[in-house]
Amino acid sequence: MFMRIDHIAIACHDLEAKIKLFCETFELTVVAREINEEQGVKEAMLKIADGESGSSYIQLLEPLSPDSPVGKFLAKRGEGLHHVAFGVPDVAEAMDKISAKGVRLLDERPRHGSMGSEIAFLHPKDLGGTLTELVQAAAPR
Ligand code: V0V
Ligand code: CO
Repeated sequence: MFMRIDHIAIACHDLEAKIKLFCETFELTVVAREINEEQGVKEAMLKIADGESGSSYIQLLEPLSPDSPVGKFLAKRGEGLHHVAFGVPDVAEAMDKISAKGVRLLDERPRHGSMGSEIAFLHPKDLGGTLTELVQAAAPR
């Protein structure tokens, strides 16, 4: 069902400072920057590698407000790993399959994610405490 790790996401207070830190430390480059109002985040994608089934990234997240998912996470836990995202060929199909196994979906239908992707989140309490995202990457143009 999974093709790869699409991204691991890190919550931070200061996006620009963390972009600089991660790019310099790991010699990465920013391939996309977006504001996603629906998810309440300002974010950057740093490319790690390209593979046959798609690419992998570090996603850096700064909250747009304190009452957004990332804003609440920072208040409760501080900066750090926020979620892991798995690349899937068909997000709606993966949602159906996973939900049938009793894992709660946080989204009833796929939402818009980074770089034209379709995404959905799974409840951290049903997966050993890790917030998990499914990502169907945009079709290559
Ligand atoms: C909260 N909890 C987490 C967590 N956030 N556990 C692991 N990882 C996280 N990131 C725990 C929290 O400690 C509580 O446990 C429990 O879940 C309920 O949390 P809460 O603070 O009471 O509730 P909320 O209102 O903060 O909701 C938490 C959830 C929410 C996970 C339901 O954050 C959510 O819907 N997230 C999905 C959307 C999202 O995160 N978007 C931003 C990324 P205790 O204390 O009760 O034990 S956007 C993105 O990735 C994009 C656009 C992309 O990739 O393209
Ligand atoms: Co993400």
